[in-house]
Amino acid sequence: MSTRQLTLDYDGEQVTFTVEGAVTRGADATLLDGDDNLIAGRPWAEAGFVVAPFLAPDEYRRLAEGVRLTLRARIAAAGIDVPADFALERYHEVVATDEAHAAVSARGPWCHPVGDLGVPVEAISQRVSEILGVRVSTTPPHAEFPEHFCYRVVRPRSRDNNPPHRDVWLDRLRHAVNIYVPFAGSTPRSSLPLVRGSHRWKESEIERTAEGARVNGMTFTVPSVVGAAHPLVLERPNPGLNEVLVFSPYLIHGGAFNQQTDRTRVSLEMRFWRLR
Ligand SMILES: O=C(O)CCC(=O)C(=O)O
Ligand SMILES: [Fe+2]
Repeated sequence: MSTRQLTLDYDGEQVTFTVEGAVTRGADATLLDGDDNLIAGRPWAEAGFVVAPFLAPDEYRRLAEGVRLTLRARIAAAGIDVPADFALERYHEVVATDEAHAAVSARGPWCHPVGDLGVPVEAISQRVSEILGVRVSTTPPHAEFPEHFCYRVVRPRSRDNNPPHRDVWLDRLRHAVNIYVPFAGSTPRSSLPLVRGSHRWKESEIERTAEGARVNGMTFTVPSVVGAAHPLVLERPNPGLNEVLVFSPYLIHGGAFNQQTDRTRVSLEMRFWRLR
């Protein structure tokens, strides 16, 4: 067991993450080289991500409304009064204390079966397939991991965000591609940061927790980066409304501190695998 401090720079504002857990380093190899590389051959393969237009406007509206209703139901189920016209970016005013947010969080993972999306999941898979030039779907290669979508709620200046990580340190998240779709409060000061090109870094070049990290007292399923042989420069591609950020889960990403004081960030998170 050890406690490490990871200090990241957000537009000149230093934010320190206290990371607890045994620290390790992997093999002298690039994990992606042995896995299904869904971004191979794309003009943005070296960067590891791209921002692209997403759905038809009406589909995007239905998707966003589906997430709004899902989150509204979740808040209500935690016994908190929530107006019918609840706006996603006002979440922190409706769920106004850490205790209230803990009660909403305690209802389990912020994930749902893809059937609960406001649009047919195929509309999303098709668009992601177009961007990749590879047919993908939400069906994982391993049956025990159900097809679902997740959404993320990052309150202003909170510690709700996960630390910088690679999803693929969890075996069940390998061979995939990820998307980030903003609905509310997602700006250059809150959206998902990532480290350009880091999907090519060798495991031996990254120092990380061996298990899911305990960061600022919260436990995450993914291990946390604590250091690297390359500079950890986080950039925020900041997709706009009805744009999608498609990124490799082999990239270091996360640490999405919400620097804003007045807006909660709400976004969709989904994963896709090669259609077989
Ligand atoms: O949206 C975020 O801040 C984190 C997203 C993430 O870690 C993921 O999509 O795997
Ligand atoms: Fe992630």
